[in-house]
Amino acid sequence: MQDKPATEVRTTCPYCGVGCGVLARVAADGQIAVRGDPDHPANVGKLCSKGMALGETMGIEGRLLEPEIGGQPASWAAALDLVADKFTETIAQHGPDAVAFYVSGQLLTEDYYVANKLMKGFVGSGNIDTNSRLCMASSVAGHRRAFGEDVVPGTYEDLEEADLVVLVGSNTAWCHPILYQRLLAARSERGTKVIVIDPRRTATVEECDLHLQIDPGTDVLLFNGLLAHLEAAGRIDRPFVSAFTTGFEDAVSVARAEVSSLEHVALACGLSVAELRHFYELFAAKERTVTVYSQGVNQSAHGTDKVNAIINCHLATDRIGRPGMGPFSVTGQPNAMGGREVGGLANQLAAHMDFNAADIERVSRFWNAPDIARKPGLKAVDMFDAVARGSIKALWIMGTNPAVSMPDAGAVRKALNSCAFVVVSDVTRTDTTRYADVLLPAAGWGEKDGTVTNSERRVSRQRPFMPAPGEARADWRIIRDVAHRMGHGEAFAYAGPADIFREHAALSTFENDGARLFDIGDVADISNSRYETFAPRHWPMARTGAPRARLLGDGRFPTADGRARFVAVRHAGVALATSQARPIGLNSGRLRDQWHTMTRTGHVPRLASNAPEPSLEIAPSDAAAYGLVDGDLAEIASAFGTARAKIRITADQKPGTAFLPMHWSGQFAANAGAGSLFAPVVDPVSGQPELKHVPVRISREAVAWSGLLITRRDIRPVGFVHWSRHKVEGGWVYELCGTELADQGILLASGLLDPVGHAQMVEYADRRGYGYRAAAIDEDGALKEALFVAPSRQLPSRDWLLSLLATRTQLSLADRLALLSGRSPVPMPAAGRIICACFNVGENQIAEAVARGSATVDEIGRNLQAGTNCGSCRSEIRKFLHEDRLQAAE
Ligand SMILES: Nc1nc2c(c(=O)[nH]1)N[C@H]1C(S)=C(S)[C@@H](COP(=O)(O)OP(=O)(O)OC[C@H]3O[C@@H](n4cnc5c(=O)[nH]c(N)nc54)[C@H](O)[C@@H]3O)O[C@H]1N2
Ligand SMILES: Nc1nc2c(c(=O)[nH]1)N[C@H]1C(S)=C(S)[C@@H](COP(=O)(O)OP(=O)(O)OC[C@H]3O[C@@H](n4cnc5c(=O)[nH]c(N)nc54)[C@H](O)[C@@H]3O)O[C@H]1N2
Ligand code: SF4
Ligand SMILES: [Mo]
Repeated sequence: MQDKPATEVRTTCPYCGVGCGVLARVAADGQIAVRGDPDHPANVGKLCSKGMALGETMGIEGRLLEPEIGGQPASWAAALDLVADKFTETIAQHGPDAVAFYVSGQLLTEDYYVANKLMKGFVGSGNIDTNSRLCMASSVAGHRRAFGEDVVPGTYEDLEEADLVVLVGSNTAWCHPILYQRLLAARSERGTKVIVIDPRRTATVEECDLHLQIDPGTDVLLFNGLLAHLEAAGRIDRPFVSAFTTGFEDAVSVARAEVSSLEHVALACGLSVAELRHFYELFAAKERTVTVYSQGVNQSAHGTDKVNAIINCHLATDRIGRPGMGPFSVTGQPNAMGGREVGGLANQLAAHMDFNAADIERVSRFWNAPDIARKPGLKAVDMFDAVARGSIKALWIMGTNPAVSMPDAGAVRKALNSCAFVVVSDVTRTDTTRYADVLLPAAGWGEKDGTVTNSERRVSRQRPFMPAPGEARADWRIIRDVAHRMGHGEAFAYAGPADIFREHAALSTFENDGARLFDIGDVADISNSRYETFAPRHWPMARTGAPRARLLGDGRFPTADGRARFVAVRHAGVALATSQARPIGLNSGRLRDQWHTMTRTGHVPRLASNAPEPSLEIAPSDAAAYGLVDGDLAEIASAFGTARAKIRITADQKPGTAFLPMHWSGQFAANAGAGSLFAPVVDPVSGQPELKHVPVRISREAVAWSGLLITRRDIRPVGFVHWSRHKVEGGWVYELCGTELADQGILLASGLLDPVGHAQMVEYADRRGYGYRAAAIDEDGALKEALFVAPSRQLPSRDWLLSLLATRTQLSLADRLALLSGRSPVPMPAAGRIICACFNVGENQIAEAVARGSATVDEIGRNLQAGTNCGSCRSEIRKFLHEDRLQAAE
């Protein structure tokens, strides 16, 4: 195999729910090369910055290579025995609901299916929930209320065939970049109007026609206002509504009662009457309208109502399931949709079946599982509550990092610490693996084998192109082997993912007379070789009937009476109101180049360079009110916890709100995680927590000194009020802050340098003890590490030092003399923060190009290449042009 020239393997990107096809191969030098798959319908050859950098995430640095029991290496046999024994014992003593699985949209459909079958079918508890509870649960619940089943009606083409695209609570430019690029390409041809509804001015806003910067949590009112407007304007499709739906009169009368006037809605949503009218009139006028929504809608205490408020407007105008129109919930994770298909959520059974008597009986027969769970299990927030209370005594976490990503994460960490038995399957060490009694090394992307489903219901293959390192194993196999040891050999007799896929497909079509749209019976008998070559395909894939990509356009809905349901929804706002004590509404979400808790993207220098430090974004007026300036260290305190991050003042933030990225775990910063701050307050229907709003107090930390450590070593500093780190070529950069006096800071910080392994150390301490600079040089005369401590923020510029770390070149005498100044002995241009990660183009270069007269994104692309590859940075480049124009106008 190794002697053959490396062939490209067709697989799917493991990041967002766009589900782009990737061609990957291991080159002769061991490097992994990836490119977009030109034949994959989702991306037709393109990849975004994260997808482009996939090859750089494949190193075995940090990978879990063998099972561990109590922190000590163990054999697979011992680890699997222990997991099976502990679960069996706990179930015997305390009943099936004393155990739980918390799983993830990182899992492949086959892994997910086996986990769900084991818990619901054979343990006999509904206690399997997934991080999709934090992500898609409100969309699922909204779909089920309106359509009777969790169905996304449209496809990606609809965004290209629409005349109006409304993006609600979605930073599409950064979070679904390739889909966004497709939308922009179509827009430049057909002039699609794009409206963004988001309390922040995001990168997505840079390329839209109208930005409705609503106040947090006011979406229901906004869309109720739209429904009332559509009625008043005579835009309701009465024949459709009366023939194919129920509940319109209720929904519209609640909406009407709520919205006394346009002025009232505008005021309550924090908008001007003119912009509100513009939105309503555009929506009324454009039949081909797609409304895309994401976490600004789902992650809310009233997320399900937000979803139905949107769907109501589409039903009222019969804009659903037809080309260029429909409500469109975009999924987050690579397999968020697949997890929903198998029943990964605690309140669903399997294959879109519920916990009703008929479905329970049907699945029980299909699985031959008489002890099947008969009621839903606990949803994520309640599940960790039960762990904290001790009623769940054995918990198995797979492919998710709840110690970081759950709301009230401090309480989740406590719960994990107190839990009698915690199993974690992951590919790497995380904040969550610290609590594992048994740690199981899982195979990751590029090693595992199975299927995923993207936002438009398209099932694609993930295929391995390299062996798993050490003893890592595929998740389905780990779960199967535990099931065998728990006495369920026959029901889990799978030799490989194809066996599981066939069973999953067979269940979807089992006694399915068309009542469930999720039917993939056509592939229930797929051969192993056809499974190998399976090409991306939409579901449904029923055995009979013509294949169809769009759903629900025929006026038939999978409800009991076949009609769609309007849901009367009332505006309720955010769950927790700001107060004098906590006057700022904190929002959280994603950055362009990081993925969640950074377990993969955090190790790639070019992905770290766009936003190297965790920062809290606040509006200029709030910064002035609290006496904060850019770069100050802020303490952010909610009723649930605290975090620290550097202040970034930006007019993109609405006064009274702040934004903290969700990404920085304890592996990358002292205490900059958003999770600890958010409330475990959930939507009453979906159980999804409100991760987009929590009242906080922001105050300035009295920082006495700042430090900068540039090193080859991978360390976690202790004893500092704040640190964060980011990956660079050849090592890491640590940003440090201290509240001690500067001279004490020096003492503390000097412990950071590696006392051994250097041939020479140059050092300088300021006489009064206010500053300290040191650099260590290795045996080959190259820079090993450098540390700078200074009162306030007088730290040296770093570009040159970073280039020394990256190249490991032997230092000249002039270099050595210059080391402690941090300034290159020969002039060197500083690129600044990297904007274009593909071609390494920095903000200084772009600003210079603009100053020299580049007037469009394309012109900058021609001059600097920036933005000409994946396109993810084009909206940021536009921002430079935008700001330049603003300055010119002043
Ligand atoms: N780069 C990157 N891409 C990703 C991910 C990643 O980690 N990194 N993760 C993936 C996953 S799992 C997911 S779920 C998706 C999430 O994708 P998105 O939902 O697009 O991303 P977020 O940044 O979480 O939130 C979107 C926006 O909701 C806005 N918002 C907050 N409150 C409100 C409100 O009350 N109303 C409205 N209308 N908007 C509000 C926020 O200001 C934010 O800009 O991204 C996927 N793609
Ligand atoms: N404050 C705040 N919190 C949020 C959000 C927010 O917007 N704000 N968003 C929420 C949303 S939408 C989401 S989706 C969650 C995401 O939150 P998490 O699921 O906690 O985030 P990840 O970092 O993606 O964690 C995935 C883990 O799975 C591991 N992994 C990757 N592949 C595999 C595999 O094949 N097998 C196994 N066993 N492990 C694997 C990775 O190493 C990583 O540790 O965060 C939620 N939390
Ligand atoms: S848009 Fe980017 S992150 Fe999402 S699937 Fe495509 S390449 Fe991966
Ligand atoms: Mo998500």
